[in-house]
Amino acid sequence: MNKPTNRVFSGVQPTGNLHLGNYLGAIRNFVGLQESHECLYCVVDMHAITVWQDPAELAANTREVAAAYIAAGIDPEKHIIFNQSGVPAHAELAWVLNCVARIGWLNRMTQFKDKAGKDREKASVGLYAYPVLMAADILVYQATHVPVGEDQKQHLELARDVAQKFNNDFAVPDFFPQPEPLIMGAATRVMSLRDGTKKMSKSDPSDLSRITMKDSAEDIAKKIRKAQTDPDPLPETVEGLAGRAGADNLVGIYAALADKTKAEVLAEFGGRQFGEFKPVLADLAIERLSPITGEMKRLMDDPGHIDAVLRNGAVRARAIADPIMARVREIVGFI
Ligand code: AQP
Repeated sequence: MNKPTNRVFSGVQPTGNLHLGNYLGAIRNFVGLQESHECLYCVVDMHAITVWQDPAELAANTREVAAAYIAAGIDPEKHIIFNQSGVPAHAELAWVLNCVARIGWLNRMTQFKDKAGKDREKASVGLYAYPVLMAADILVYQATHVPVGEDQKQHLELARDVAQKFNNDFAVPDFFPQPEPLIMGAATRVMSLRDGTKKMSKSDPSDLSRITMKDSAEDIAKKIRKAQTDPDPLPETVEGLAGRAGADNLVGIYAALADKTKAEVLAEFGGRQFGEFKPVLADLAIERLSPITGEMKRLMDDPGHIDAVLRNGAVRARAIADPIMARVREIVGFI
């Protein structure tokens, strides 16, 4: 079996409220990797159900993430767009890897602690085992590179540990690669617009905390206008952003949208007030996001087309995963 050297896998959960953080931290980078890599982009519906999802909404949100991928510029002919539940090998490998991963490793996962909150006893077993399923998602394709936002770094480290332990336990050196996280761009961790110390997230109860990929130009302008900042003008240097989480966040968002560094943005806007900076940022965000939002809407009007893209992608993904999974079965001793 020829091992790939430049195979990318990544995913987004269809849990609604797809936002600027998902776009800048993940989807936009997915688009950029198409020229140099063989890419599989997954709508991770099995991850989504680790917390309760209304079935009709899950289906609609799955189509929405697929539409966002295509609208952002991923080519479903050249690369593979599919949903996780369409490829049973993810679940099958996850079981094997559940038996490789150690409870102590999972106990250290900060995302589980955050998402389970105080009432851990009531969290689903799936939420706890989430990082192992994520390892399976990547390893079932022997993927070598994984573009993600900074919040997924710890899960990627776990995937590497699981791969290594499988290879050691079964004496199959290099069978699973050590997948490399690709954490790229000026906005690897976009923060809430209401609280610059918290990650922008789909589940934040405040709609003003995030710019979504469905927001109108007016919504975007309003949310940026209301974004939490401080009374001081923008600093001249990146060091001057220390201790100013809201300001740092908006500068990072501008830098990512403009394909600049924060230093370049501050060279241009240092000394100016937020009253001046925010409208410029809003215009840029609208310019970048509106065409994608429009295209997503157009695609969502034809759910049959999206479903066909996902089905076709799943067939092509299975063709890659099935021989790798067959080899895993042999290695483990399943007859
Ligand atoms: N705020 C963010 N900044 C940069 N990247 C982000 N990502 C998520 N939030 C940010 C990246 O988006 C990709 C898909 O994320 P996901 O949907 O699989 O899961 P998530 O990280 O749990 O997303 P949310 O929005 O934060 O949802 P909730 O509210 O449910 O926790 C990943 O690459 C992620 O790093």
